[in-house]
Amino acid sequence: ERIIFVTSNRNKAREAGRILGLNVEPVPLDVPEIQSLDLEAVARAKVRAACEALGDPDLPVLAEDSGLAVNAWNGFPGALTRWLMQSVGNEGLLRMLSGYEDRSARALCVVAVAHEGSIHTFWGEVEGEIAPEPRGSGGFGYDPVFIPAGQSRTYAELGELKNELSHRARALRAVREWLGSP
Ligand code: ITT
Ligand code: NA
Repeated sequence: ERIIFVTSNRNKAREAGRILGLNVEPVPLDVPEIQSLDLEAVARAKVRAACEALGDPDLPVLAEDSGLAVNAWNGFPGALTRWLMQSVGNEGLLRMLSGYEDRSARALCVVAVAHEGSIHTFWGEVEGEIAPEPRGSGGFGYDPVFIPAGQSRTYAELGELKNELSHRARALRAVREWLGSP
C-alpha cells in the first residue's frame, strides 16, 4: 500500500514514514498556505492544491497542517506556528511566555486526505506544557520546548518515543485505520 505525503518539511515526512510503516512517498511540494487560524481549513486547502499540482493521482494524497496552541494565549500561535518559529523561534516563544503562570499548551495536527474524489480530515492532539528552557537535540521546530503530559522529557529528548505518542502519530494512526477499512 502506498500513499503520497505532500510537505515542504522533510521532518514531517520522515516521521510519517516511521509512524505509518507504510510506503510513504514524500513529495516536497511547497503549496501556498492560505491565511487562516483554522488548521483544518489550511490542511484541506493544502491537499486540494497538492492534488491540482499532481493531477489527481490514483493513490491517496496526504497533507497536514500543525501547530502549537498556548492556552494562556487563547490558542495562539496555532496555525501561525510556522511564522512564529521562523521569526523569533523557541527563544522568542520562551521570552514571550515568561511572566505567565499557565504554561500549558497543546500540540495539534490535522491531516487532510484526498482519496477517490473527496477530502477527509483527521485530528491529533497532545496536551502538555512549555518547558522553562529548551532541552534535547531530537526532532524539529518546537520539540525542545514541548513536554507532553505524563512525561518529564521534551519531545526533543524523547527520540523515537515521540513517534509513539505525538499529535502526528495520533492523527496518522486514525488515517491508517480509515484507509484500512474499505
Ligand atoms: P508544510 O506546510 O509544507 O507541510 P510546514 O513546516 O510549513 O510544512 P506547517 O505549516 O504545518 O508546516 O507549520 C507548522 C510548524 O510547526 C512547522 O513549521 C514547525 O516549525 C512546527 N511543527 C510542526 N510539527 C511539529 C512537531 O512535530 N514538532 C515540533 N514542531 C513542529
Ligand atoms: Na500552518
